[in-house]
Amino acid sequence: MNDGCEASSTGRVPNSSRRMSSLEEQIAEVEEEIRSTAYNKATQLHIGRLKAKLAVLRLERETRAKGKGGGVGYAVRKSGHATVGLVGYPSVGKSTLLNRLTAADSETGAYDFTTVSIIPGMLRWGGASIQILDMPGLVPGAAKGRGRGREVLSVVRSVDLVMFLIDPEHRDLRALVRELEGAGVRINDRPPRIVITHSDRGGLTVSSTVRLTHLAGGLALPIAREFGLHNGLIVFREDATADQLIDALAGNRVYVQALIVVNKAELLTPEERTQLSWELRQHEPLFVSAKEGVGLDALVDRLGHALRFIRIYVKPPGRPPDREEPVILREGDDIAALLRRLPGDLSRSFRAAQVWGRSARFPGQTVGRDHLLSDEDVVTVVVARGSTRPVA
Ligand SMILES: Nc1nc2c(ncn2[C@@H]2O[C@H](COP(=O)(O)OP(=O)(O)O)[C@@H](O)[C@H]2O)c(=O)[nH]1
Ligand SMILES: [Mg+2]
Repeated sequence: MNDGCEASSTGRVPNSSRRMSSLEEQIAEVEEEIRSTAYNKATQLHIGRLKAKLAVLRLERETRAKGKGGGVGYAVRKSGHATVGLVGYPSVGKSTLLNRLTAADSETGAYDFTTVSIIPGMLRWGGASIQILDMPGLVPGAAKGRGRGREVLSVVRSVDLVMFLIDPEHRDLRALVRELEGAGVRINDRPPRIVITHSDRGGLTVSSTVRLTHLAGGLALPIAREFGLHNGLIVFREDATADQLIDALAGNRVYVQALIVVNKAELLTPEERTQLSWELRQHEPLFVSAKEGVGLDALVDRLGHALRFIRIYVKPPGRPPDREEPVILREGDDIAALLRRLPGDLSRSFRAAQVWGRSARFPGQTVGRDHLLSDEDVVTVVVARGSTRPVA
């Protein structure tokens, strides 16, 4: 069952392995220099540049890993109304939890790396179905390709929510988060309010709508240059840090919600549990025992709420809305998302929609595809050829 765990880290083709290792060496060097440089006013610029350089090297690593292609990565078919990824060290109980929560049958065991592929399971919450992905354990160095790290990380980039699972023995949440960050995943965060425009000439201009404190004194320019941005405009709409600017320049960051779950909670003494709650207080952790089935209802409920589902009642023209079977969407979804969920190819024949409910300015407002919906809205879809056709 250990098959293939290390496959991606060896890369036996001599040429590419030499190239990879020199890139890895460069990355390691820059990482080490950042670690060993004390941060202060005098080193601020230097560190900003190093971080930018590191981000560029990591982008290069990703590009090369993709280029190798040939069946690298897991094929995971997303289904359900939302997808949740279980992320944690080996043996914390990810597979046990998946089996408990869903009808899936993922192999579990008292040894590391029991799970070498990604196993999906489906969970019902209200009218919504939530897909849970059990993944091989993450180990430090995953972004470099250790374990099945890189593949796991690429799946993490596509989920709607990450469920971090830790246990009394493996509780270093920060290392897990760092591993994800190294792969361009940002946890419980939002994209920085920075607008970057490229142009062919004219040099690089920085402007801001707020006072910059972190990147005062032209600090943004050398960072942008590390990314090869020499002409264009950077507009700051918030007092961003060097890390945020780097994220905006890299442009491939994903922002994912996360939930922290402590498994094997029955092994903790009350004192240990209090201590761990305190350490993790900013994440509002949930304590469960997958083995004994404790705390799982609360977990499912937190998950359901965190995913912010909304229910949309479709109303055929001249008839009452279907309140029995709402269409499940998520907060931030628009009419276009609703059309994708309805049977038939409505996106082509769509002409307009009428909306009643919280998102409508007045009952029966006529809206277009980009209208944002709210929970319990009633919607009538109007299709082309001048006729309103009953849908769903
Ligand atoms: N004591 C205790 N053991 C658990 C619990 N959940 C899982 N385990 C055990 O932990 C070991 C690893 O579980 P597994 O689900 O394979 O972990 P994974 O590697 O994270 O998928 C197995 O021996 C499980 O029986 C729990 O809540 N309490
Ligand atoms: Mg497992």
